[in-house]
Amino acid sequence: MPPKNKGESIEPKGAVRFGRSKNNLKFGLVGLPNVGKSSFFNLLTEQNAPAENFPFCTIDPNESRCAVADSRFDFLCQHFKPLSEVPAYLHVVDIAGLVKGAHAGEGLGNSFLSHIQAVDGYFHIVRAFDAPEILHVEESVDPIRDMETISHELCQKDLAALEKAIKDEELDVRKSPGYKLSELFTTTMGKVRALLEANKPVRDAAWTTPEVELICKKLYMLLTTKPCVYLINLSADDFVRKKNKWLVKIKSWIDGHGGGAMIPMSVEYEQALHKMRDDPLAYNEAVKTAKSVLPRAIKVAYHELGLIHFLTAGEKEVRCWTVLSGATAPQAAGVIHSDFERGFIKAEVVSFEDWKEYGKNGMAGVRAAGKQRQEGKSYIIKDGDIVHFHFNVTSQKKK
Ligand SMILES: Nc1nc2c(ncn2[C@@H]2O[C@H](COP(=O)(O)OP(=O)(O)OP(=O)(O)O)[C@@H](O)[C@H]2O)c(=O)[nH]1
Ligand SMILES: [Mg+2]
Repeated sequence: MPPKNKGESIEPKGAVRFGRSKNNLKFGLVGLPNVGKSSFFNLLTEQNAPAENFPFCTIDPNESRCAVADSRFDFLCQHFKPLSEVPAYLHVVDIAGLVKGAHAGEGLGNSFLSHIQAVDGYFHIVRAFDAPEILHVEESVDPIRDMETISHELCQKDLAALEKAIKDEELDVRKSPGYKLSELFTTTMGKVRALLEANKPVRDAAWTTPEVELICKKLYMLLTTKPCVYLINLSADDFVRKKNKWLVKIKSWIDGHGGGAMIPMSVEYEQALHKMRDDPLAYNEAVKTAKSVLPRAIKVAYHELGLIHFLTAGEKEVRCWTVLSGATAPQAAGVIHSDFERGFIKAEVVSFEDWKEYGKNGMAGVRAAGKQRQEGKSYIIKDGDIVHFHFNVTSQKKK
């Protein structure tokens, strides 16, 4: 069999986005040293990465994946009781801490920034808990200062990429007599510079399609075009009482710096909940007061990356398949197997809502109600679609 089409490039129709067009995108964990990144990573992924009380505990990135919670998937698993249940996954990378001056090589510097370059979006973990015994690289807790620091490092790194791209372009242009920098190039790069010099991410602007295409071509994967979800690490007490003196200021800082989701959480509280997982009574009592935010954080990150999933369902397997939002039916089929894309004939599609209403007696009931649609090559897959592909691939002749 030919290889599965894992992570192959899929360009969604008509989509204009800064990121890579792939279905196996990665979300990083970024922040100052010793703010709880590895502890959060361990909670998300059930791993055991070192998370000790000293800065730069993490050096090489830790990589794993976590399941994306989905009530539609749970419902189908309950119905089919299949032999195999495969949820959607978010790939997560725990990255080393960044410090002031990293862009100029401070701390573990540039190599860490290159780890951020390798992910497609990131959680920015911000420490807002007071705990004198937990070392802080700045010796006091001040989330705004810390967010400024991280933002500054990312912007400086992008500015360096911008200067290099401009130099390269000027050299190129000089090679061809009579040529000059295009107006689009000059205005777009000017706009990028103005944002970065104001310590604002490049994603914080309304960009036209040609501008996005130019930025992607000339400034390949700028750090500040990547989606960012802010996780504010509170003490367990603050998290439970939903109060912390920094939250309003943090929200307004985020709104002024490119926006993005802000999720208050507490590593301390999540760890306590995790310890209760074998004691359902205690766990159920605890979540009555405050629920875990992990499922929501994963979901938000997954969707910030532009990822959605469709489902295949039967007695053997119920499975979620990840695609980029905007993928066509053949592209989605290609995620299952490259043959499915090559020999795509049609997709039989049922929306989850219709399945829920008419699927009690299986697909026959859905068909009888006229709720199974036949879709062709141009159909754009929707999040939660339940799909069955028809394909026909004639075997390739041996040479
Ligand atoms: N009190 C308290 N301690 C925490 C919390 N989150 C993390 N810690 C502690 O802070 C220390 C550092 O945690 P890590 O998860 O290793 O932090 P990190 O951001 O990965 O650190 P580096 O890898 O060094 O950048 C550990 O001793 C954790 O137990 C929290 O919410 N509350
Ligand atoms: Mg760490």
